Amino acid sequence: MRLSQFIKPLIVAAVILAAGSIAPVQAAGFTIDDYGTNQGPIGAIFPTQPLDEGTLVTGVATGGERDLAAAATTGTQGATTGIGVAGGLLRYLQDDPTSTNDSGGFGTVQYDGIDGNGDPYTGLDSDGLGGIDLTSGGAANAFCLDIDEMIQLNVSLAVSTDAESVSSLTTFIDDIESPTTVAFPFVDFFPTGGAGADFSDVGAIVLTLGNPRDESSASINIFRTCTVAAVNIPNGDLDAGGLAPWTDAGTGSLVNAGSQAHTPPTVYRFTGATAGFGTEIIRQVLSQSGSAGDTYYLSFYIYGLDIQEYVQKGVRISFIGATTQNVLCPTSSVDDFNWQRQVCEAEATIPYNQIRIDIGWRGAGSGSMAIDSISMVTLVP
Ligand SMILES: [Ca+2]
Ligand SMILES: [Ca+2]
Ligand SMILES: [Ca+2]
Repeated sequence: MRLSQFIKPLIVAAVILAAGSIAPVQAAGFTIDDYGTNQGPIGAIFPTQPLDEGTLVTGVATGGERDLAAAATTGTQGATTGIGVAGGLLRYLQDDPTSTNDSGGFGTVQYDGIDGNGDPYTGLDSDGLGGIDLTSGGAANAFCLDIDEMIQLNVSLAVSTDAESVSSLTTFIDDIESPTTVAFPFVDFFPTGGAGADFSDVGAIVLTLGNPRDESSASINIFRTCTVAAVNIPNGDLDAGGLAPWTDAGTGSLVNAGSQAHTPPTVYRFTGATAGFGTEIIRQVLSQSGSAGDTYYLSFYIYGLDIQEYVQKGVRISFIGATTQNVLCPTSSVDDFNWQRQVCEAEATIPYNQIRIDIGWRGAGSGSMAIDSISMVTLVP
């Protein structure tokens, strides 16, 4: 049986799951790929076929070609990673037949011009796009992914100006079950090569989907640029010399984590041993007015140590007007994990004049969790 035939049922299953979804309205922006041209699916099996890659000249995707690759990197025998484009969606599925949740893999989508090479390790033409302007002359300042479905996935975006100038951003998406747009502001990217990329002079864009140790999946409708506006969160980096204007409830505290902080030196640390299984949060209320339909993205970095599965944790964003609308963004990561960026998408359904942010956990009798580098943007329609 050919590998693609093996993987195909996995992809088909994802298609069926997503068939009832309704595509979101597309805001203005530069479309990198609308996934209107089918490709693959291709797939990898651990450990016998750890890598599969293919390229497709589409004439539609940015640079005229889409390079796909699937890699199965660790885990149990027979664990699979599949990626493909069908039905107007980029689909990714990482599956472990034993459901032991210790199999790792990833899929990549390269937009690097017509180089005919999708190898995720050696096949990137860093200036293959010849210097496109992702900012559209300053009008755009973020990537947007219109996502139909996504489960427990690291979404990594890398932008190259050339081989020496690269910027990247990795975000853990916990659970998206209905069509949702997620913004990735350019300002949140970090230099991962030299001084970083010039987003107005771009030679390659790479989208990587994967999970180092768990089953995961994604269906992405459109990959495009978009525009966001910063929302000021005072002391969002927690480095102002005190907690204010945040308040806290519980027994956590600011700690000096030195260079181990995400933004040095200070983080807020929740400690399960002293929590007494109660609710511990840090809270800030912003004077921010708006109306139904406004969309916000709160991003934060979270660090975990020995966090038990039964602990409830994450973010609650509340729009406060004549009534209060709560949006919950739980975080499912458990055990030990290094700083990971998470984003909470919240769309207002009421008029509001305040936004309240609560970050914390409940029910932890052990372990610890640290929070740092909290920021927020709103989508400019
Ligand atoms: Ca290419
Ligand atoms: Ca390539
Ligand atoms: Ca900090």
